Amino acid sequence: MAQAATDLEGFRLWPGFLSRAEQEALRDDVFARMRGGPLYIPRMPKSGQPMRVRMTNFGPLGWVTDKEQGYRYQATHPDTGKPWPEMPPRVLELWSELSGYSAPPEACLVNLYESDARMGLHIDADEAAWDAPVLSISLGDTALFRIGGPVRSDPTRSVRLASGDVCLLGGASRRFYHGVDRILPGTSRLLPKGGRINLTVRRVTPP
Ligand code: MD3
Ligand code: FE
Repeated sequence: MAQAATDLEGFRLWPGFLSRAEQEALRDDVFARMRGGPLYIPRMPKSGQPMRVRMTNFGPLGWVTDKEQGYRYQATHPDTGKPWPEMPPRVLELWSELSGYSAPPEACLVNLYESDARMGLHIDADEAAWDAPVLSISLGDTALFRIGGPVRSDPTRSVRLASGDVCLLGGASRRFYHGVDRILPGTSRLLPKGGRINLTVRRVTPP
């Protein structure tokens, strides 16, 4: 296995894990699959406030949120009612190679950040499979990612996630607060309209 550059309470980052050619192939695969499961605008529970990130999912389960029912996983696209497209084979391979988890992932959340998008500090808490790590794959413009600790007021550190970087959130870091402060426009030419795609790969149900 490739050597991770950092190892902090289960947070590991592999900068440039995907070559440019692999990034292009994954980008093309993601865009092709999105034709069967288009991006939609997620809404915050209760307030119905639109999130700044557009989303879709691949795999048997997808993470969704709306005003009425809030955060959850479901097997179908909220707008089309169809099952999510299958997970890209390369994503399944990366999970087997890097996650150290014996069961396959069930959800690949696709987050699209335009240049002004960000994601506030939060904890991922909607997965019953608490022991499973989360794998993240970055494509396109660099993100300033922030990660803290298990309490919102814990000190945080900033990490740049560039195109082709892969990171794994295992161990204690799986329950740490994290978010995306901003996107650095013009830092990659991978996506034709700029911006960033993050693939967040998760096991949802205990195997
Ligand atoms: C740290 N996405 O979808 S991915 C999310 O870049 C999410 O789109 C961000 O946070 C993005 O929930 C960050 C990296 C990531 C994913 C899960 C984590 C970092 C994490 C879980 C715990 C701690
Ligand atoms: Fe998250």
